[in-house]
Amino acid sequence: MNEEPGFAMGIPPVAVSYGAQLDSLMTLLHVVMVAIFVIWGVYLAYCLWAYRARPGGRAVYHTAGERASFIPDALVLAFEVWLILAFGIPIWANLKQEVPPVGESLQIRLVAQQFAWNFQYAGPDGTFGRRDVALISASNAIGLDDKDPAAKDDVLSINNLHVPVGKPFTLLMTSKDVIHDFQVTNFRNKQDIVPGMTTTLWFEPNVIGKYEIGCAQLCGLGHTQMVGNVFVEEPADYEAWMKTQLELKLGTADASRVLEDARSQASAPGRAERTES
Ligand SMILES: [Cu+2]
Repeated sequence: MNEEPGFAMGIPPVAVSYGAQLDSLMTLLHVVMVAIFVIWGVYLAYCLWAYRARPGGRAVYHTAGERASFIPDALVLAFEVWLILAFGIPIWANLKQEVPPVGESLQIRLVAQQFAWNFQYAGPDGTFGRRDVALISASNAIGLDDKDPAAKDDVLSINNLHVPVGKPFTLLMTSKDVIHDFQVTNFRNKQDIVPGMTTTLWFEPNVIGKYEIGCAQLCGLGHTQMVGNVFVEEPADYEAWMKTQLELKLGTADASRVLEDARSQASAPGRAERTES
């Protein structure tokens, strides 16, 4: 595990597959905006000097009619259309539409609340245990139904999200109370979490490390304490973490039996696809 990532030019280093693409768009936007700002500023200064008040000079009023003034406007418009078509739409599609299919992406449920992040892993069976609002209590933050067989091997983690490096994962997010927003600056993407519906967010983390999760919607008095960590780990370290969590939940014997079952299922032909129940 790396140290806390350093900061480069005020922006935490990128640790996600689509990050470089987003960063280059941001750089392009800033460079062009600075250029436009400087050009207009110099032009304004020139006009102030060239048309300054002089003794005996009289103001001349004449309405615009020259096409010349449309040229810079047209250039800016063309540039903006190009930005949208060449960068905006493709990047948006990549982030929001081209979500990796369920079988290729680790599915993790996230139930946000004032003021914590509850992560639910489906466990070795690949199926999420049933959740029921009526079961929510101080000791069962997400209302997991222990009677559901699929819930037996589910792993819950509060504020700490562990994921393997180089593999996409998808967050299936909902909220127990108000609107929250999952944000990891190193992952360059964020998404609102709304009670009563499921929103999704996917990442393919590509740098091992520990990254801060923040809530990006002012959600109450404890908003600033609603922080967590993403641990992007070697696949073996992630598996080891998952095994430890299972052992803590089920005991060593049951945990290894559950893992063994999953392994033999995985090698059996006609294995059912990982499903999100
Ligand atoms: Cu929040």
